[in-house]
Amino acid sequence: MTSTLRSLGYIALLAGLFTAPARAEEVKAGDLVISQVWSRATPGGAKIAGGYLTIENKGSAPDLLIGGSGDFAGRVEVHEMAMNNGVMTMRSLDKGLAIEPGKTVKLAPGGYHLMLMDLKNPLKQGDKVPLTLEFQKAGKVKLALEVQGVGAQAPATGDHSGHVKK
Ligand SMILES: [Cu+2]
Repeated sequence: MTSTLRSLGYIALLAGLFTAPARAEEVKAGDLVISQVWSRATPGGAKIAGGYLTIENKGSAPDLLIGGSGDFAGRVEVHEMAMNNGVMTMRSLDKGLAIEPGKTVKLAPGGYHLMLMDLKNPLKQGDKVPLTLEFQKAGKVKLALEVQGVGAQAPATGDHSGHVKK
């Protein structure tokens, strides 16, 4: 995105602040806008699942996604999946995931994700599971994880317009 377009985006945003109703699935926390929080159903008693979401930083300072928690899971970690010499590997981002200012970071299958571990109950399609994320600056943010079907690659309510970073 060019800086001109980005400026226009900010102007549009400012103009819309007091008139446009926030979309229901968006959660604002400080400078962050979080949307498309979803996971997949876990049939067969799986104790682990991935969590996915989109985080936009509209501020001028970086933030850091440190981790999360929820009653449904014993542990929530931030992971990265990447190809390493042709092998798919996954590692825990112990220092957190940077959300740079002006950028949108997408946690999605095959890349960054939340690792939901020690699940207390199976995730069922259609469930909305309360989840709290923790950011260095924005602090704790309460969200709802929308559980999609087993093979879902993207949220069913997908809004793929505009601000997806690639
Ligand atoms: Cu993982």
